[in-house]
Amino acid sequence: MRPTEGDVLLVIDLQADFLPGGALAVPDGDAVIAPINRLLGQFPHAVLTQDWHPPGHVSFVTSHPGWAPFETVPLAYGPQVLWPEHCVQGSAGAELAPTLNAARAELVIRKGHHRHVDSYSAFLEADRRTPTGLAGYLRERGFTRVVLCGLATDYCVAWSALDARAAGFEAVVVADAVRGIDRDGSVARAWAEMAAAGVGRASSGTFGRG
Ligand code: VGL
Ligand code: ZN
Repeated sequence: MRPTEGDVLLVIDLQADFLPGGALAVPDGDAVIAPINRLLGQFPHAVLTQDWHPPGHVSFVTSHPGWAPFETVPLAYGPQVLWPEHCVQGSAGAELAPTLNAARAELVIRKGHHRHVDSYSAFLEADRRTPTGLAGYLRERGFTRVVLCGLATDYCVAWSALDARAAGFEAVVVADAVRGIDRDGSVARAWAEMAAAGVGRASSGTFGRG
């Protein structure tokens, strides 16, 4: 399954705050960097995302006095998990992993920048109405298949994969190039939802030459 001109690699949120030592560290998160760097060498086209919140963002537990981290608060647009402050615009924690071979990426799309709306998905914000612009960009570029990797499996990767399908793209998640936060079985649930939506599952070796 060698990548073709219709394929784009979508690297989700490979940022300091999601890596060991970060504000919202994903367990074993740094294990995805080596396979993702290999994929970046194999795919003709790549797009990166960056979680990019303003100070006081609605997803931050600090914006909801009386609530605890990882609790779910009902907001106008639906349930919102409350996270430790992370990926604040311009902060060190929001920077891409320094060991990520990001040089060949053709676009870095930032999301979650509206103060009152979160965006796990690279395509559609949590109000399920506001587009990030990525679907239009990928369509204009002529891509038909989105191959996803990065962090975290059960939040930004899964929501992005599901929305890629909803936007009419083929979608494949690279299982060894993702790691999850995994609260209350959320990783298993994410894989089940993705399978039901026609999201494929591959391993990074699949895309190598030969
Ligand atoms: C993410 C929680 C909050 C992610 C981003 O990248 O999966 N998770 N913000
Ligand atoms: Zn976030």
